[in-house]
Amino acid sequence: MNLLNYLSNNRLFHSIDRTTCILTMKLWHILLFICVSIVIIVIGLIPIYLRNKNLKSNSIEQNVKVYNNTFRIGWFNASPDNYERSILSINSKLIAPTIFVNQGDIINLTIINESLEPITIHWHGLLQMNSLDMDGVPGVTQCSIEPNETFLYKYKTMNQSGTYWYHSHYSIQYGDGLKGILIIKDLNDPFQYLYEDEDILQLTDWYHIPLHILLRTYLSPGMLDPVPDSSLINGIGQFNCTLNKTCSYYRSFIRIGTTKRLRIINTSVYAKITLTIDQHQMRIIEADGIYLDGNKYVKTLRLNPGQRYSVLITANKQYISQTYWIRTTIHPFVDYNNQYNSSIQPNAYAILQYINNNNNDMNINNSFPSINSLNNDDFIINQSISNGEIFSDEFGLIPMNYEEYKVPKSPNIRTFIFDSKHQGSNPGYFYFNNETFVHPINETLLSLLIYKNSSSAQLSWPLTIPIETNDIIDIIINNIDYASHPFHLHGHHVWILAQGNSSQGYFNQSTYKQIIYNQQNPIYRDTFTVNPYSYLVFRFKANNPGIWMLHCHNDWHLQVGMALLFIESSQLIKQYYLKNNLTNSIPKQCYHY
Ligand SMILES: [Cu+2]
Repeated sequence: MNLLNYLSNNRLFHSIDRTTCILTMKLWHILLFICVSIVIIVIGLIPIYLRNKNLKSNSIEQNVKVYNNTFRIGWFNASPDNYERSILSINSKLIAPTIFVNQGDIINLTIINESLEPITIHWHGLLQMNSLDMDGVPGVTQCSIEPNETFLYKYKTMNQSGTYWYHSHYSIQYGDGLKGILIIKDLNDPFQYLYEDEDILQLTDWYHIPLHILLRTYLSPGMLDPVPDSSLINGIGQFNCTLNKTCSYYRSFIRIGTTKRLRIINTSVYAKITLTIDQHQMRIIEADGIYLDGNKYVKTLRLNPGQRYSVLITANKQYISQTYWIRTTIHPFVDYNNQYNSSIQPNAYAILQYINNNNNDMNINNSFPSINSLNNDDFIINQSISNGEIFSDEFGLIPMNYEEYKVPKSPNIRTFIFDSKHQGSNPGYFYFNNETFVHPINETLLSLLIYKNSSSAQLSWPLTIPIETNDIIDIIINNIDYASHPFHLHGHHVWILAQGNSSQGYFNQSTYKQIIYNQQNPIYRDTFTVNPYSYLVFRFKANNPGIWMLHCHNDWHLQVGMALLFIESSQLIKQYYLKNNLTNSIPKQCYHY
């Protein structure tokens, strides 16, 4: 028997062979199972990997949405406060559309001018980075949109978020109603876990006579700022309610036991406004699109024209009442006791209404607040004003500890001092260092810069200040006037380094050594107040080429020259125009000089 035969007949071998076979088969199955599993897992992971890869490289572009809309501007009769008048409206509605977008989105908005007067739209607080021609200042960044003309505003919101608004920048026009709210939602809002819901309170002063008529009178010798007749909250006011007229009130609903974010915007042309909510304190979390540290709680909020705040309010379970008054008062700029004549209604009211968690029908209870009668509000507001610590004090607000909110420091700071005062009476004008600003007509400073002064940043126009890329600029304003002035800078947020009170006098050779700058955690915003007979110092960094206006947001004062312009990085402005081929798209009349 040869070995092979022996082996093939050997039972022992047979049994080993079978066992090995079975083991091998099992091993094969296991290996096959593992391989198939790996293949399935890999196939499953590929799309996730690709999606993550795309998200990493392309996250902003992928999520960008375009807000498309058309605004038809025209006159329209309405009675927001029980007094009927003609208002300049968008799409024949009393309340202009609120623009809601997410951070990074693109705004693509067509304006059709169906009114009989020129129009521009400014986007208050939007930096217009890489869209410097979209800032909406007539005679500066564009010629105005004439009657029957159409204009497209298109720009990216970039990395901005928060509470903004838009308004006409032509003449005093936004006081007739041409204004609305713009909210840029931040998907990484650091406060988002603290509130369940949000609402908007758009506050404004309100005139019963169209403002272009009042403006003609204002430009007569010896006239003071026209005083508003009433005020509105979300387009609703209460004027002459006692004459058997039923008044309406805006209602803001809040679920018991929850916290709500209120975005509060003063869209006045003239008045500073104080706001209180009976029995509730407000935690301030945002100022002009900038997050605050969230440590400031107030009972009264004070807003100058153009300013915005977000506050958190909580519907306490232990509160018995279902409704509370939200009260606002418009204040003249001189001081509180220099009041209006008796025909003026400075107060407006809205209602904060509690709803139960299981109650989805918000209209089920339309009751009015029972506590703190309407007649009691002057006392409450006066008390708030005289008691400083429960007031929102602009200078004391502290921004969130974000790197991009930190004030830039440098040994090479360019400082400009402007003495601001009102002079003359025929009519009077506002002057910065003895110059007053006049808007160019039928041409723009941008086109003058591009076509006339090709080699120089200097424009031969009063109050145009050339600054260069990466300059750190300190602006000192001495307000030589009995009124406070709310200033707004386009194209930038600014750090408020010092804000004097009336008793502290001006910034000058003899006082500057005593003035201490807050370079630790100064408030960073776009609209701020210069107190009467005093000074304010703010800083910004030139990182946004464009022509940016600094002006008083008491809009009457802008009509009499209270503005100046920074010509920022003139060479980059010219490059922007060539790169975007804009030289052909400026309205034709802008070339005619
Ligand atoms: Cu002013």
